[in-house]
Amino acid sequence: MYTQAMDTMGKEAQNAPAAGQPAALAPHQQQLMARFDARIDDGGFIEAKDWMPDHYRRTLIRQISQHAHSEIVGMLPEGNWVTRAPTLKRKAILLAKIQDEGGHGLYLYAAAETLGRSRDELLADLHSGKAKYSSIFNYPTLTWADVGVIGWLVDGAAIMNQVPLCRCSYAPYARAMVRICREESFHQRQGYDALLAMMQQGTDAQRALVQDAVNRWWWPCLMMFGPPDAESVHTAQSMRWGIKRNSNDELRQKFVDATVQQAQVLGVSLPDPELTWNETRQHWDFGAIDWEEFWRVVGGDGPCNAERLAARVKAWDDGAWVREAALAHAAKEQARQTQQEAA
Ligand code: BYC
Repeated sequence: MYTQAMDTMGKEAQNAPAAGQPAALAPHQQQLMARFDARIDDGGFIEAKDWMPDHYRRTLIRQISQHAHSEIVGMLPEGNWVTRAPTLKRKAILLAKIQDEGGHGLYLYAAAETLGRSRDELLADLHSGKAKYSSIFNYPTLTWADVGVIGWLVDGAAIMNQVPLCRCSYAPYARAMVRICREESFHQRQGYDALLAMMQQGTDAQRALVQDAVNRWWWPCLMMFGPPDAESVHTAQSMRWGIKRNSNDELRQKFVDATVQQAQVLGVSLPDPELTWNETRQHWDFGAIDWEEFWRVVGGDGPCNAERLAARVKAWDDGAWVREAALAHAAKEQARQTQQEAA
């Protein structure tokens, strides 16, 4: 279906420069590149069948597939609480939220497939540990308050990061993000609502659970935005191409600024003694993030990395019969149709 979009891959590979050499583009490719650059400079969109440089394509496949993996791995920490939600209403909300996240994964895998890599290949990269997914999902959900805090802080951080992606220069990704962001906004509110119920109508013990969950999730949420700009290898080029519209540090600051007041309304404290309003900057200053912890978790050594990956691999293996049955059904339908056409 998207074969035209894949055409350039082999040709560009043939023209790949020797190590350390700038790419030498053939004249027709220079023209295509100039047209591509002009469209990006105008703030225009690139569609699946448009020509695009190989590096742009690879950057998008990396980011979109990691994003898709994050959505389906992100179902697991909350899934832990479906059978233990405190009321039928909270259980129904949680089930709907987790189902939404599965749907987000599907939109994003579909967007990544338009760039020429199949879903099976992308999932194989996840299962082998080659592909990354968001660091945040390698932390455990110890109490019901964690589910509320995931909605409030994790989804809140996700929205801050993902709203600008609705204007990403790659149109299939941007379109997927519009729908995802609408749903994320409900996810964030349900988390905040669950926490408000615990803080305002709960017992002292329940309020303590909320504070404990906030203490554990706050710093990992700040890490979700990625390494500091000075160490972010991809930000400059991704912003040049309009894939990212803001840097990691800009979004992290916006998240802190938006969250402080929400914490005050909720009646919890944020676990950072250095959090202070800076009148000159008109922003909240915050303390140092433990980047060693971040890279350890990204590198596979977080509290739940092994458990999360094992759960995804098991789901894939357990689903083998469904994929086989669907393929057998499709083959039978195809054969029946061919017979009917021949008759
Ligand atoms: N965790 O140069 P940088 C959600 C990697 S879904 C792990 O700044 P970039 C939700 C980065 O990939 C949340 N790895 O990269 C779901 C790169 O490694 P590679 C996910 C991270 O791409 C369900 C290296 O560090 N959101 O919220 O310019 C339920 C250098 O980083 C992380 C998205 O995926 C991390 N936190 O910027 C509830 C949004 N941060 O690839 C909620 C789309 C960085 O060179 N993605 N790395 O091996 C993005 O916006 C960007 O890819 C990032 C990173 C801001 C994440």
